[in-house]
Amino acid sequence: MNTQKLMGYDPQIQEAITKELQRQEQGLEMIPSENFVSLAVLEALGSVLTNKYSEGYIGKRYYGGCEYIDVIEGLAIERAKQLFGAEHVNVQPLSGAPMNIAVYFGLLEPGDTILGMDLSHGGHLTHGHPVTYMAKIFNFIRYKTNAKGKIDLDNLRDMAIEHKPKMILVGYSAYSREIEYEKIKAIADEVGAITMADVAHIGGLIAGKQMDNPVPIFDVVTTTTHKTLRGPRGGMIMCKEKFAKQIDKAVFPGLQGGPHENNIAAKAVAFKEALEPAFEEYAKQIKTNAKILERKFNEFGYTLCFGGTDNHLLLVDVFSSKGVTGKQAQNALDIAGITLNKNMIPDDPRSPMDPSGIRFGTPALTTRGMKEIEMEIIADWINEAIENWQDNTKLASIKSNVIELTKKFPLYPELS
Ligand code: DSN
Repeated sequence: MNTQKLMGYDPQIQEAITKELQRQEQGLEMIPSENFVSLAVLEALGSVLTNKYSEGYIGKRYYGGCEYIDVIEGLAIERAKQLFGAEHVNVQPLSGAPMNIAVYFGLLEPGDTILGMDLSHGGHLTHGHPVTYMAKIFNFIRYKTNAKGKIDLDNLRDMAIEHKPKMILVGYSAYSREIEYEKIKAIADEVGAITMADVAHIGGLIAGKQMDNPVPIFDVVTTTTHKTLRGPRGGMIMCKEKFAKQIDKAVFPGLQGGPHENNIAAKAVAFKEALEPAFEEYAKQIKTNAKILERKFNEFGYTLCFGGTDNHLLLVDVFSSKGVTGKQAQNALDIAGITLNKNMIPDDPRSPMDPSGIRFGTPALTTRGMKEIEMEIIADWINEAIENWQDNTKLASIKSNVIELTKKFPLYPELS
């Protein structure tokens, strides 16, 4: 086996990693689904656990030599249970898409109806968007938000009565409001539907006790572990005990093979971090920071989708507000050193590749230690970049200010 370290053996890869580290350090990361993990999480990810096969579950593995793997997976599960108050947890899903697919296959039959949120209203691709294979297998019916930007519960109930779904699915990737789990559960109970919440975006805010927790209320709750939860790239499924066997069988052997135990160890480390009191402070600051951005963008005269934010993100209609498309805004901000993403707005008249909106959030900047004062400054820069999206000199000048600011909030000094 090669005995050289990465730098000596593969300078091309090492150089790209170094440049990516520099990009992360010198930029303002505002894609709301991204975050920065701790060195301890990175260490677990890069550990020898990547060498091991361990199909199956604790005490029931197909291969030998899984005694330490069992310890690790057990810790991840126990910590996740403690964080969310879950009855049963499966930490093996490789990421968000397979996690949701496993739930559909575990609890439903092909052809069954699922009531899920429209993508342009804040839903997610894996919630039945027509481009996905899941949409060929299950019958997804889409609900929307109302004119005030809230989930229209009366309409949701009418749709549930009309379509008799086997599952009602909530949890969103661009929706910025709290979700009324109790009321949605009551609607599901009326029509005999299973309730599923995909809290991938807000998992960390729930763990940090800053948003309502659907785990005690809903049948199944999924979350990725790399967003607000600030762990490694991966997924997990939490469910009531009565669904445990079906969920576990759907993940393995139904959908996946050997679990990625290095990721599972890193999940366990991240959950330990999220159980610390400091994580609650972190989650609180994420929301405080988002509220500053909300105020500033209102002052600048932008249309905020859903009327504002209760969580970590904002969806802003830049096209109707400033005549700049989402793609133009994203590109200009990239030049200015601020990373966010173009995004559809509810019933967007434009195309997904050049939509009307941008979506941005505060989890990663908050991890860096940025607070209210920095949010005020950054909001000014975003607005300036959008209003001057064709002015490369202006964008370059914002970028040098961005670099100066980031120097005050070092990210991984140990790795530089
Ligand atoms: N790609 C993630 C997001 O940005 O919301 C979800 O899959």
